Order: sequence, then structure tokens, then C-alpha cells
Amino acid sequence: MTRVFSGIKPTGHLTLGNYLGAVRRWAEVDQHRTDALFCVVDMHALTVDHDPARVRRLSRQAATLLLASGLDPERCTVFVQSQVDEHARLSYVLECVATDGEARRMIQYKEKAVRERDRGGSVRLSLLTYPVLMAADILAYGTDEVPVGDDQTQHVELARDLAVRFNQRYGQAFVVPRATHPEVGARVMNLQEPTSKMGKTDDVGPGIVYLLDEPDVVRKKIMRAVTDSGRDVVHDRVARPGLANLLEILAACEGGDPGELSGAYRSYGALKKDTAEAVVELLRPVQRRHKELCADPAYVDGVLRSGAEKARGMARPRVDAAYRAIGLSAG
Ligand code: AQP
Repeated sequence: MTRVFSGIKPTGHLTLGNYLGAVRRWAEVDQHRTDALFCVVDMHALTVDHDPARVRRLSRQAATLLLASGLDPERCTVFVQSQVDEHARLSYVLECVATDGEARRMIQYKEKAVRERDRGGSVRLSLLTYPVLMAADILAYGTDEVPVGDDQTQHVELARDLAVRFNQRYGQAFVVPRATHPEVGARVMNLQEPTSKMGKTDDVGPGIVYLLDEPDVVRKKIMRAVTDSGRDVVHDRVARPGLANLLEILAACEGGDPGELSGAYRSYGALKKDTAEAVVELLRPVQRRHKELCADPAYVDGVLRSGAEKARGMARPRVDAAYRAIGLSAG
């Protein structure tokens, strides 16, 4: 059976981009047709300036939202990365296979390093090495497919390169994974800056729809989305990025093709209104379930405990084998 692994980083509250680009497909497709693991990758949240209590709180919230989005612990493994030591163990081994040049080429590293410096902070070494930890997350489980939004493609390519290199140098240890993307919603853009991805730690807060935003907040953010100076409703990502983003969000919520949907609208206002309602309806059941789960913390604890135990059991033999292959001794 195909093995799937994907993760979400608790650096902020989960966004509509995280949901449409990744989480919804994990719940609707991947957990049903594959042997899937979904992880709150909390160690990745330490790569930028962080508050320990907030990371712990956001990890818990992210795990709860994954379950609220429909991940079913009977069908897939849901866990928190720092509860499974194998990720860190394998990451070090892969750092001995990756090169400094490879890490410095990562677009997210370049962008986030600039942002950290602009905010007056220093750049943590872990920001540079984080894609290697992500490769470890993926390779530890013999992953075939990594369902992600477009922004993570380069990191999955690195995981592939490291798997191939390790296998060639030290013997066959890893499956070579590949990234998969949703047809629509692979890159949801910031509503106020539609040429930038909607990211949970963006500086442009009003352009981000969070999964736990109240319906009226969602409506307000979408009605105030930046559009373009034209009048007709067409789908053109380059010339009309704001409009294209709304059409793509609507298409991702309701199905259909953004280009075809554009033909149904004569005004931006009508498109914004329908998009806002579609997003409110999309989020409604997730928010309802999230509330129920918050009232039952023992259930969430139990899911995460048994998820970590299962994940440990799956990763351990492969990581031990990689240790032995590269010249270390394993347990
Ligand atoms: N805007 C987006 N559109 C589509 N997919 C997206 N994803 C993130 N943003 C969008 C996908 O969500 C999954 C989890 O992402 P992540 O939490 O690991 O980190 P990220 O990609 O760095 O997301 P953020 O929200 O932008 O976080 P920050 O601001 O901390 O960097 C991934 O599959 C991702 O592709």
C-alpha cells in the first residue's frame, strides 16, 4: 500500500491556505486510499523566534484542527513530531549527506532569512537545516507520496536527492518519495497581497483567513480583498492576481474550474460575496468539530499518544538501519 507522510508547522494559527493546499485532501482522499501519517511538526516551529508556551499551545490546536478536519485515527496516524525521537536522529545522519550549497539554495530559507533580519532578529542555524529535518520526517517512514501545497515542492525534491545519494553511497535504505499537489488550491494567495502566498506568519494579517475565524471576520476579510483595476471578471494569474485568487478559492470550495467560473460573474462584488459564503460554509463543520474536541481533551491526548507510539514503531527499524549503514551503532 502506498505510504503517505505530510506535516504542518505550528508557527501560527492554521490558514485557509493550509486547509485547501493540504489538510482537506489528507482527510478526503489520502487517508482513505493510502497508509498515511500526518504530523504536527513542532520542531520546525523553533527555526524562527518563538515563545515556548505558544508553540505548545499551537501544536495542540493544530492537532485538534487536523482531527476536526476529518482525519480519522482509525484510518491514519496522527502525531506530534517531538514525541518521536527518530526524526532528530535521522536528521543528523542526513546532514552528513546534504551539502551546505543545497541548503542555501532553498527559496524558503532565503525568504525567511531576509524576513528575520528585517525584523531585527538573527537567523537561526536550524532555519538553514530545516529542510533536512523535513527530509528526515519523510524518509523515516519509507514514504512514497508527500501531499503538499506548491511552496513545499523544493523541499520534497531535496528529500528525493538525499534518499538517492544515501542509497548510492551506503546501500539501499530509503524509498524515494514524490510530492503530490491538489488540482486547485495548491497556492492560496494573501488577500491583501495576492502575489504572495497566504502564510500563517505573514505580516499582512487582514489578508489571511484563519480556520478558526468567525464567519463575520471571514466575510470582512474576503469583501476587502485587493482586486485589480479592470472591470470584467476573468481568470488571469499574471495580469489579475487578486481576482484569480478569489476565483481559485471559490473553485476549491465548490468544485469546478476557475476559468469557467469567471464567466458566471459580472461584478467583483458578487464574486467576493459568493466566495465569502463558500468559505464560511467550508469552515463551519470544521469549527463545530473543533469546539467539540476542545471539550474532550482526554480523547485528543489519547489519539496523539497512540499515534506517536505507532509512528515510533514504524520509523525505528529504518533509522537504525541507516545508522548502521553510515557507520554508527544503533541501539
Ligand atoms: N497558501 C497556501 N496555499 C496552499 N498550500 C499551502 N500550504 C501552506 N500555505 C499554503 C501547505 O500547507 C501545508 C503545511 O504547511 P506548513 O505549516 O508546514 O508550512 P508552510 O508551507 O511554511 O506554511 P505557512 O502557513 O506559510 O507557514 P509559515 O508562515 O510559518 O511559513 C504544506 O503542505 C504547505 O504546502
